[in-house]
Amino acid sequence: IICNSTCPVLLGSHITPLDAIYVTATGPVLEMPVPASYNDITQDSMLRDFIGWVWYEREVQVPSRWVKDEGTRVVLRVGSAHYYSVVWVNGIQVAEHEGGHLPFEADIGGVIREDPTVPCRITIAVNNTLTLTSLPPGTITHMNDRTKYPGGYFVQNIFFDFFNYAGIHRPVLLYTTPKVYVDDITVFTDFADSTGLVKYKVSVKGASSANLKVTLMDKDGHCVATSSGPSGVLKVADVMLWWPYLMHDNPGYLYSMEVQLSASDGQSTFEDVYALPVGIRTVNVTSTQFLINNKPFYFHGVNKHEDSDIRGKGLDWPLIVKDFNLIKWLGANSFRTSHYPYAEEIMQMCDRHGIVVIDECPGVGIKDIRSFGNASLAHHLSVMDELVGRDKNHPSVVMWSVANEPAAEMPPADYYFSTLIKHTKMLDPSRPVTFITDSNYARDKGAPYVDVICVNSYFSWYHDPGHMEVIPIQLKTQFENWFGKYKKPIIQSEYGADAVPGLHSDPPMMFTEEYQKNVLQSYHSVFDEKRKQYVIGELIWNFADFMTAQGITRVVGNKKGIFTRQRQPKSAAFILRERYWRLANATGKLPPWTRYPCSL
Ligand code: BDP
Repeated sequence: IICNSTCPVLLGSHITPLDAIYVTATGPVLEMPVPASYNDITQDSMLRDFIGWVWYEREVQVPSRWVKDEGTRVVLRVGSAHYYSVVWVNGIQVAEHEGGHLPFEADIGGVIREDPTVPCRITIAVNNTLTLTSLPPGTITHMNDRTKYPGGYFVQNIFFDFFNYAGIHRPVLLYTTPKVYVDDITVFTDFADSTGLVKYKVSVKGASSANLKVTLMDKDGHCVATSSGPSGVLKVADVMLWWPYLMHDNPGYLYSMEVQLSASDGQSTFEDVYALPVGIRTVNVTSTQFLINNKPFYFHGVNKHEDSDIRGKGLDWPLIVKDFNLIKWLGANSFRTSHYPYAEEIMQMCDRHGIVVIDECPGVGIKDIRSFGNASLAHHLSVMDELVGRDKNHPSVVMWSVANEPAAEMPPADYYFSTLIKHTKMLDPSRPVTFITDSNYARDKGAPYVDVICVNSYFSWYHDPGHMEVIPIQLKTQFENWFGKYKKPIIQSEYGADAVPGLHSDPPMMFTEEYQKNVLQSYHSVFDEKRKQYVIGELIWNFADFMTAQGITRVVGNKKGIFTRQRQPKSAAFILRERYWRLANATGKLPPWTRYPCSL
């Protein structure tokens, strides 16, 4: 494992390939932890708000047997880097990747074998500039009035409400496989009566043929089904289905599908093994329901961010585990990865704990008509390729979200969303697809193509501020309009209000904990009426306070969290906890020990 400590980082304005020079030789460098955003690590506001290239460099000692053995593939993998990255090993470019939030990798065996006596020098240049065709999109404005701004002054405009953290956000790894290896596995699961079905496909690289042995093990390590060949169906008698948290007394049940490969190139033999956790479950949508294993599922959950003090969007295990504990404490059964794919480590935890996920791509802030053009669409399609490729086998993922609050009323939105959603369904025919809308129900050009309508609304906040009495009527109208037109189930994908922790007032005023609490409660009474019909879920905005760009509506970030950024509860968290456990008791099948209030 490399780079999971500190790497020197250098800021720069342009990019040139490095041959023999080290980044350290080009000027002063900083110690920078990986994974972490670089923005909040130093006391320098210039680095916090930096737009442009930064350079990371680290030398590592690669085990000599990796270098000697030509039959070993050595791979450098970057979990995610925001936004555009170029990677060199020993001065030779090995990878280039556009987009944050998703992994990329390069086979570096050839490069490190060129001169086995030199250590392996990994250089990664990352540029966080957002353009009209990036995801998320952004624009750069140059301020040329020298009576107001210094020379070269520019700003990065963004159309989303979270801090544009940058750097290497997830672990950078070196790993090996044999030259002939399991490159990918795809599973689709189903069941009939008590028999589970795992349809699988294994793709092998490095040889035209290989022997495969596929074994499905239960949680206790007993083999329950076997197969051979690159595709097939594993049949599991007396199947243990994968169930969401609070819907079953044994949620998150995972089998392990072990794929063993052996191949030979005439001289050597190669063996590779990959163990994929597999949850057997089905997902279906009717005009009024969301079904998991043919049972109605009601989303009572949260929207999150990858965001915390100091590390920004950098992966942080203590934070991840704390957040899962809070989700479970809250009685939440689901979340949306607003507004970009989260770390794979988080998705794996969702599988194990039965937390249901709406998996969102970084299509947030598509507001400018130029971001509906061909270049943007082509990039968006390839981001969906990467996202579905990465997350397709997670049983916790039950729906794809291709965007958040795009300008869906603009004419090009029709072609854009029909193409994008069709493409996503082609990649994965097993899951529903949606995007999150805040458009007018009658003019939304993407809504006809989604399986589930996901609506965001902020009544008594951005509209009619201070007037909570409008919530019931406006929310009812919202639901009736959307259902009336599309006859599709609806999720309230965002609602909420800012509360600065510790601010109180009665009668409630905006920004106090009481106001946030009352807004939630006003929404809840309408949810309770409509969930008997076609409302299939409610996701609070937001799980925790998070950092944003500075602006007159943000008080050191967005304060709509029911937890603070440090993960302490505001009053609203207790309201939501009562509600979610009540919903779980009413809709789920809970063993007595999980009932709230519980005495654990
Ligand atoms: C919604 C956005 C979300 C914002 C939220 C807010 O989807 O990203 O943070 O509003 O304004 O429109 O708090």
